[in-house]
Amino acid sequence: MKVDVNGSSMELKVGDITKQKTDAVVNAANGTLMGGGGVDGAIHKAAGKELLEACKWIRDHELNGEQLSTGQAVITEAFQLPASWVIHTVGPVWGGEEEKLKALLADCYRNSFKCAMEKGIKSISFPSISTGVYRFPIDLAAQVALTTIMEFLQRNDFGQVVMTLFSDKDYEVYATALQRLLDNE
Ligand code: AR6
Repeated sequence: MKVDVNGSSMELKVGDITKQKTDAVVNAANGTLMGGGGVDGAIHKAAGKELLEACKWIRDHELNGEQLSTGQAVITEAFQLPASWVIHTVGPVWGGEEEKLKALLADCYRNSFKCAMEKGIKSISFPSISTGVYRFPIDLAAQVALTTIMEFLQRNDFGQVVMTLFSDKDYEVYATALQRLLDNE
């Protein structure tokens, strides 16, 4: 499913984000930036050990040794991946005040775009941030992700956005949420 938004495109597809050929892919990381399971593990494995070194450099030089806060994003090269850049963001762990969690998830998408714009990136693939290990309900996450992406594309001249869903079931949830957004426009 693909929609045109103000001259940019937003596409939903089923796939493996480590195979995407967009300029950037987004990693659903954790605050340590030292890798993990899920999409984070897959990206680190496919990119090679230089990615971990680049993340360590960011921790030491840009974050003063601190963790990356929830909702924030940083960018590294992508090494062995087909993409050129990896944008690492930390999604919220489900649990607590819903409005706050939704705002933090929206920040992940917005701050990823901010990193992308600073590098002149014109195409980007997102995974479904927070809906795996971090247990954010996927129907709610889809609504937040798609609303935030659409708002960004309406306000900025960007290019191509791909939501890379890892299963047909996840795709269906995002497609239903997108259709609902389009119907309400
Ligand atoms: N391509 C696209 N999507 C994927 C891939 C892939 N190769 N692999 C998994 N997914 P998760 P989170 C989907 O758990 O919930 C890590 O350990 C997956 O099916 O990767 O934000 C980090 O280090 C799900 O729909 O990320 C953190 O500690 C989505 O990606 C923590 O998990 C997100 O699931 C972050 O948890």
